Amino acid sequence: MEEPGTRIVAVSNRLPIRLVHGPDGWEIKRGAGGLVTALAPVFRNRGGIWIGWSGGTNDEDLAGLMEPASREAGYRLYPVPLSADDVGDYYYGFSNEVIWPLFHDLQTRCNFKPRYWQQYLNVNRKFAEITTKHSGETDYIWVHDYHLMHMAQSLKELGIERNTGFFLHIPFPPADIFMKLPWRAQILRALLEYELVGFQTMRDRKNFIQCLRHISSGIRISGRGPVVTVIVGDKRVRVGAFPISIDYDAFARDAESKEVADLAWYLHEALPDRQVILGVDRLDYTKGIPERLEAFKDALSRFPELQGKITLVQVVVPSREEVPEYQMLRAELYRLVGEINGQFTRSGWVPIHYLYRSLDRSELLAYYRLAEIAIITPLKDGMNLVAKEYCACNLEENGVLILSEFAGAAAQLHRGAIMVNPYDVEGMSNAIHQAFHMDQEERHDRMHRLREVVHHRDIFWWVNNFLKAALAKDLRAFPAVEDYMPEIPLAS
Ligand code: ADQ
Repeated sequence: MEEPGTRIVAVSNRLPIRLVHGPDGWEIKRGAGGLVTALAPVFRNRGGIWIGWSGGTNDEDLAGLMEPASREAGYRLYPVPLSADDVGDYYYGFSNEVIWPLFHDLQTRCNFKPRYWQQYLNVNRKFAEITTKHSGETDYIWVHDYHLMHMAQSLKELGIERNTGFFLHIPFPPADIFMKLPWRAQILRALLEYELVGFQTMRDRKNFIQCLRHISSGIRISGRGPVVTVIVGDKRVRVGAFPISIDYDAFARDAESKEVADLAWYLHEALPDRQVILGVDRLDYTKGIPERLEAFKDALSRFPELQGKITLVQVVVPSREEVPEYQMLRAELYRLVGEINGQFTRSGWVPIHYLYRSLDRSELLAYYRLAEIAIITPLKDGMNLVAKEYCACNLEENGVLILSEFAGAAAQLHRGAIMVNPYDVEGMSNAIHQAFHMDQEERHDRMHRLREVVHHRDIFWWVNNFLKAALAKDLRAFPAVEDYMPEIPLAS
């Protein structure tokens, strides 16, 4: 007999798919970004449900697409229809103009418009309504990320009893930054309505608890280790650090494939006698791309032996392109790349190869495989999966990782990487110089250490840890199923 409570219902802002308007109407593509990369292998064929926004505002057009999309994904997908106003104020407004910059310590970029908050509440309620419709009392509702911090409270306001957990993919800021949020107390109280609240790092967890102390003097902490119980009045909430990761085996296996190896060889052949230094980021001002380009320029000026011997391949994945700040960043990157290439290019050598597009998996893995150095220098980042993917794909264990102290990944990878402050242009430039000259033995020792961490703390370790803290169960309690939830009717 099936045990109750064995279904996971994931709820996130976006469904793990993208809808693209092709010549024959709407087409479904796999979604991009860290959350999808991390969760898709976990949910596939486990009878799970994923609830989220489709990315459009005309969901009637999509009704017929959810069935094939669910079949292809291996789990049931239910869309949350959002209007253009919802998207404007909840997504672009509250999520991306308030929480995103504030939680990345960039409070001067925040736009605290009161109407954004109202719409955030309305949309969290919409998510709660759809979740109520498609879940039962024994399901585990696992809510993801900063767009939906209010959802457990919205469920309670609807009178719905569910076991809920929340995972924040982005950093949680220190109290002196968080307390600038006009709705700080509401957000903290809403988070306390979850039974488990998970963060990427111990630093984020500490920041959260510190903020709670600002709104309530009588807080008690019980337990030790990565997951503790926070007692606030009559509330008991589990609060933990769960560093997210990748499907290491899949990355290492795919990187070894003939297709990737051939592509890596072919791409490197076009760059003879030089080291490739690789940057891969979504277009975002938190990723520190202009500062990195300045550091590369500084390295070429101060260490002229690098000229002609190193090429920066900077891949930028288009993101939030409708937002003026992101358009400005895109223009700034083109300008900087043009300026540096204009200054240093000489016959047979272009210092920066700039790719502004999404790569398919084989191409991305080929770049990971061929790069002698990876430079990942966000100003602040929840985790940064690219750092872990680079290590997993470095089969020869001879690559060097230059990593920002302010990426969540730093907590796990600082022993093997060259650590840098992304605001320190000369420090980053010195790190490029150090990586360029690093001997094979040191490269191997460092990369071996990095790969061991990423291997042992992979995405399955992450999901098991979260589920153990939430339900005292691990993934084995959610066996793969042949078909996905055939008894659940499709949303009309
Ligand atoms: P992101 O900000 O999207 O994620 P990140 O963790 O680096 O950042 O993940 C990016 C993902 O996109 C990676 O899996 C990468 O493979 C993929 N990707 C990058 N460049 C690509 C390209 N050119 N083509 C195709 N795919 C590409 C958020 C938080 C992070 C947190 C993750 C997971 O901001 O801090 O690590 O969620 O929790």
